[in-house]
Amino acid sequence: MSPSTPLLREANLTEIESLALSSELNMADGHARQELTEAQRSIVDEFPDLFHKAAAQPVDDLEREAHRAFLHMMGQHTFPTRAGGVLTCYSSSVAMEILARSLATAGGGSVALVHPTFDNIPDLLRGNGLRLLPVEEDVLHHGPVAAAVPDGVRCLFVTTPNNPTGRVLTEDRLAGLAAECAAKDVVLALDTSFRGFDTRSHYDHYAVLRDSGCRWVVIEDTGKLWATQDLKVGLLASSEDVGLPLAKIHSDILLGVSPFILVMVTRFAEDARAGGLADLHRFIAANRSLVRATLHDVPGLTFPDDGARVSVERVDLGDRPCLDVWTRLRQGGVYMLPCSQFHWAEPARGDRSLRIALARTPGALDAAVRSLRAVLLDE
Ligand code: EGV
Repeated sequence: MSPSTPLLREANLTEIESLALSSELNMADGHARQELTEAQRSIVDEFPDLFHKAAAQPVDDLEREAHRAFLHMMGQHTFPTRAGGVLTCYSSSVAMEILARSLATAGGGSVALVHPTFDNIPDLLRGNGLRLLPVEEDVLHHGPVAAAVPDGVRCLFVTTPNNPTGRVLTEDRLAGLAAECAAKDVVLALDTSFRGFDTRSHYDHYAVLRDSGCRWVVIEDTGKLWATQDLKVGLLASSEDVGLPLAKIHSDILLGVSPFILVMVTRFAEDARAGGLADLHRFIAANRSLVRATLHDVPGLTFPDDGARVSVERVDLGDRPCLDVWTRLRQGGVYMLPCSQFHWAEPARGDRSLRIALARTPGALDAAVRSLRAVLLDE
């Protein structure tokens, strides 16, 4: 049974992703589903030992080690080390919910949010009663910073690198936005869930934020990089003066994450630092090249995100509606993500593009992209 077009239009991206979960050709969600490297496999082989290690050590130490190993691996040396400066959550979406509820509890108001971006971010903000103002990527990245921080907003929320476009906030631009937020007393919130993939987002964001004097929150995610069967954590970091009840609401939702997962994150981060991350970057780049090479001569098709390095790739389908293409792909058991819902303020702008997940085995990706090619060429 194929969901009809109206049903698909009403679905959120995660609901569409869940249709693909049991498929061999699931190129829909942004989770990591590639094969483990040899080094990662040997960490997995040590899991029974890590389990015992986790049980034997104070959880405070394990948490500190995991934060440090993960954040240092991506250049984030100035992350807050005070108690409660980084709250560990089951996932980055849980961190997002805690931020949204904290904003609502502390008086609500409106949030300026990057457009487009993954739709659970606007959904969680709206679900907590916050009003949203879209900030186009071009406005965020270029021109006067004042335009990116509309008067009267409580918070500016930026996903960097962005999902699905891969666009990265430069160090200079982050400093400019942070200065503007400081001047207007706006909380600057970043979702950096995809930063592991792109060295251009490995400058020390926390140093820039600290030096700006603005109030800030950063959401980090260990869940996009490594194929750890969705064993992962999200991190919610904040400035000391953030003025939001983050720790209180975190405590409403959880006592703590699994110590075993903390140990696992530390080990995977150490391996990433010792060369695993560079291997992953080469792997994703090769998969991106495979997609572009297979589709390059399809008439009307373009790749809008030229310099993207994140583990997803958008394709513009020219004049073909993505729901038609999605439906044809699905008949062959192939799943990709229609882009309409990423454009949360104006879905029609995504109606002619698809997002392809790249953190997959090259064989499956190749088969899926060949199917897309056949559909587009009407073979
Ligand atoms: C992506 C799944 C949630 C999210 C997928 C994602 N959705 N948490 N509601 O993890 O890009 O496919 O981020």
